[in-house]
Amino acid sequence: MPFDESIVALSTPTGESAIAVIRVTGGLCHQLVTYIFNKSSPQPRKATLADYIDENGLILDQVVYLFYAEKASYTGEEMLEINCHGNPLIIQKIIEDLLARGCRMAEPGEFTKTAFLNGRIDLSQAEAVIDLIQARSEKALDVARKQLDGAVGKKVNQLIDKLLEIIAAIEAYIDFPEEDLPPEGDPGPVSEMNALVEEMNRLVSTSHYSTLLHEGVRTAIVGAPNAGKSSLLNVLSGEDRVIVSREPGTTRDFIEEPIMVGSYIVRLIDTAGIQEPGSEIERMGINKAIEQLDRADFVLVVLDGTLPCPTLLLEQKEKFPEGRVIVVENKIDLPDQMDHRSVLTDFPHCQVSALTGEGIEKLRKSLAQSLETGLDVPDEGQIVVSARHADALKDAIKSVIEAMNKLGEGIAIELVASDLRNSLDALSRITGKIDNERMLDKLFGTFCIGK
Ligand SMILES: Nc1nc2c(ncn2[C@@H]2O[C@H](COP(=O)(O)OP(=O)(O)OP(=O)(O)O)[C@@H](O)[C@H]2O)c(=O)[nH]1
Ligand SMILES: [Mg+2]
Repeated sequence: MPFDESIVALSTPTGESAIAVIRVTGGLCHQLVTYIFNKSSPQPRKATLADYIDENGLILDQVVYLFYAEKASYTGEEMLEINCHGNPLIIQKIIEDLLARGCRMAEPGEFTKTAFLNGRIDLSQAEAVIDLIQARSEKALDVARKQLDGAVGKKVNQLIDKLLEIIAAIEAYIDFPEEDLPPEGDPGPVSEMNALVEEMNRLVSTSHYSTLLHEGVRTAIVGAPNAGKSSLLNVLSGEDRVIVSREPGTTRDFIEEPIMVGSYIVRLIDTAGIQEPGSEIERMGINKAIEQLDRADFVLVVLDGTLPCPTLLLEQKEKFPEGRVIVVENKIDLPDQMDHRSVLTDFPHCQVSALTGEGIEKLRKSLAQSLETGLDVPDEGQIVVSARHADALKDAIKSVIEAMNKLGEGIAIELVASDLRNSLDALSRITGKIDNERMLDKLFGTFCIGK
């Protein structure tokens, strides 16, 4: 942002509210405080009650404002936060006045982008700001908080440091081949490269968990037609979300509904009944249900407690994700129950009535517990990376592996170094930058004095 350019935005939701917060950042802030609040040297970070006086000398509202000095604010530039009354008319008038005084409206995310461009936060932290705002479950909040704290950035910087050491070793071979050439049979820093690849792979594997947190746990409800799958979705979501009827084959397509279970978002997916198909349209529904099974993170298999389980459903067993299945024996309110204990014995069973609600709380608890144990929850303290970070890491891994292959095949060492540099570029995509000075320090720090 040019020095004297300042941006303004309403930071609280639009509409009526008790208080609204209007934020400005950029070189005009100090000047704005002087003109609007008649205060020429505002004390930074001090909440001050004052009248907002517009360009025409009119009082627009009584507000509380906070001034932040350059380099000591979220964006790294001067900032002004105005807490006014949450009347849309007041908000509009204040923003119009700020625009008239030379500010422009901020683009979405521009405050955070400014913070990133000014080096206040790295790219992974900027992403965490969005995640923190959008997190809909406790677990997602935890991960976003840690990322905002810079944990991902720190980890990536460690990886970058290790990679730089490897590059330094390789480049030493290029620059001083006679002295530093590895002894016959020495493959160079291959073991370091292997360790690095392993570490990066471990990080990549956590991205699956991040997707589960952000997008929710895809939970397919499968079972025989009429077993009560749609009724179960309705009772779990607490809404009449899908059509339930006595006629088998009511659900043809799949329907999704998100619910909270423990600290996870669970996306319940209702599907068509699975049994030997009688018609073409039924077959299409069943295929879609089986497709959902393939993509599911978790499966609820619904059985009608009064009827045997269809063979076609039992045949899907190998598609069930290990440790992430619950067999729901439904309709326990009816007489003539069948003994389903010998069916799908590898998985926990719950007895419920989707009609009366009996056993539903217990099912909810079992589900919460299975999510905790079955979802490969990373250890306490372990960093979780996003899908974007995982993509960058995968590229970095690919380049290191290519470098190792070239080393193994005795291909020119310059090309090995070039692969490693590609890997470095891929890693720097995560934090959004690579500090050249740090790289030079690292590279030359490994040289002997005088060389
Ligand atoms: N008595 C009793 N009836 C139930 C229970 N759960 C569902 N039903 C009834 O069973 C019938 C089928 O329920 P649905 O929820 O539509 O079953 P579904 O598995 O979605 O059926 P399809 O979509 O046709 O595959 C309806 O008449 C429901 O009211 C239950 O726990 N007890
Ligand atoms: Mg249904």
